[in-house]
Amino acid sequence: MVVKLQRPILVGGLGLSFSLWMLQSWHHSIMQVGEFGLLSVFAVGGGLWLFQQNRPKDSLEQLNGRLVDRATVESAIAKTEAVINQLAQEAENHRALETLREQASQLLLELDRQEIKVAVTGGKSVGKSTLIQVLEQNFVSSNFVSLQETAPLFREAGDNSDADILAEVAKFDFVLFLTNGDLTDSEFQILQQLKAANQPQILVFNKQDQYLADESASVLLSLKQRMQGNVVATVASPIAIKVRKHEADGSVEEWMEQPAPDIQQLSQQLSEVLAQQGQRLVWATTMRKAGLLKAEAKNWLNGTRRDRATPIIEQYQWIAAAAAFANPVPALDILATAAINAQMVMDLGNIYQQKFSLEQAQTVAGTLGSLMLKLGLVELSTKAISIVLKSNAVTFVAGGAVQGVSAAYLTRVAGLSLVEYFQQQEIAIDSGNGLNLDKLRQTLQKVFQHQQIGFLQGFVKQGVKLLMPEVQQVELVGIPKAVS
Ligand SMILES: Nc1nc2c(ncn2[C@@H]2O[C@H](COP(=O)(O)OP(=O)(O)O)[C@@H](O)[C@H]2O)c(=O)[nH]1
Ligand SMILES: [Mg+2]
Repeated sequence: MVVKLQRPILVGGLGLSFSLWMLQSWHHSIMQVGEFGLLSVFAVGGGLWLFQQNRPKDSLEQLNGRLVDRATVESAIAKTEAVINQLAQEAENHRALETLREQASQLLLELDRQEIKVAVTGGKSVGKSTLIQVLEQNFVSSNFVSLQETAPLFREAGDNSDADILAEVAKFDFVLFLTNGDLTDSEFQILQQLKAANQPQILVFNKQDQYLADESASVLLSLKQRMQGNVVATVASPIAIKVRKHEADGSVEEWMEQPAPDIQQLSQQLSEVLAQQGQRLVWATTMRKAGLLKAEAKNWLNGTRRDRATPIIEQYQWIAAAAAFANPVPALDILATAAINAQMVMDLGNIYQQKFSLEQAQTVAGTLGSLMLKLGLVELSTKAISIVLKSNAVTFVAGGAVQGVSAAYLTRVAGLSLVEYFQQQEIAIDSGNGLNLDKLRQTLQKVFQHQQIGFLQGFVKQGVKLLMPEVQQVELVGIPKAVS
């Protein structure tokens, strides 16, 4: 039995378990409002769940200043190449291959790049262009360095989002981040992100001349405290000042004078950094690029693998449905283990280069089944499915329908979890079978929580259609709801 199903079910999400909890606590009223009410309760559950997901992470990794040596970068490039080769092996004519390979060979050349690339970034009108001009006149000529201005950060609506700009900045060896005073929250966050990405930087306090001397000293101090060093003050384009000269004959002469820019400290710090760390800065950039390229290649690889995995999961889910429908057993644990076919584990493992013997596959299937049971997923799914069945105006629910659809659903969740789990494995060092139970449990939970109740509704309908064609026909004509 081969059934085509609409694919994306991992997008967005509802906390199924949470929604179900709400559903149960409002059980009474739900039964009165019927399907519409049911959906809105799920929507509320999903909203809350999304809200929790969107909270900022507590601990930002602090990796600033981690230096790499050449051998480390070379092995990172080799790993990237291994992923690209794997893609070539599994999808010979993949459209991304050519550019991936080109970029990989570029990486090797990058290792010996002499010119240091500096990105100058910050909000709008902080003085990026001006500072680059001044540095180019005084600094660049004596150093092998190029300076480039990014699009301004912190623009609400624009062509470039901050994320785009940061992605661009990641390709540079060094960052000058400009500000004109105390850091705003968004400035601080961008600086933290640069740190987290292991991007060496100097915070430049430009337009210092707009402050009185003691004010500017205290701004500088506060910047230094927040950033723990690496802050310099500059005046890229000083305000012209009026000069008045009293001549001996009593006449007064006045004119505007343009003070010289002050980038002394910045030039000094920058040339020290470049002289001492230039080569390592280039290696670190190459390392970042290798990581990005590897992620891109792995993404393509996972995409092609997923295309092959999806119909397999769909096939096994309906096999499980038919089996459980024909031979309904009430016991939850039998449902859990029967739903996960060892052959499916083997087939999926094959796609992801995780070879299992039948015996190993049986162990994995059994482990998944008991995890699902322990996590309460079997019970939750069964309940949710029977509620959906009832609220779908199915006037006659054959014995075994709940078991059948539940088995299909659990098979699907197990299959998707395995796919998700396999996707996270390193490509080059796959040897399979050493299953990380903790990770598998987490993945199972994550995949289950991302299931959408909207999908479940369609899924149940599809299951009913397959298992009990006659019931589905009645429902399609639109019998008034008579379920309590
Ligand atoms: N007072 C003062 N003005 C500056 C300084 N640096 C730049 N400016 C002025 O700030 C404005 C914006 O500078 P610009 O370099 O175009 O900023 P960008 O948008 O970051 O590239 C221009 O009018 C510059 O003359 C400085 O150190 N002091
Ligand atoms: Mg500019």
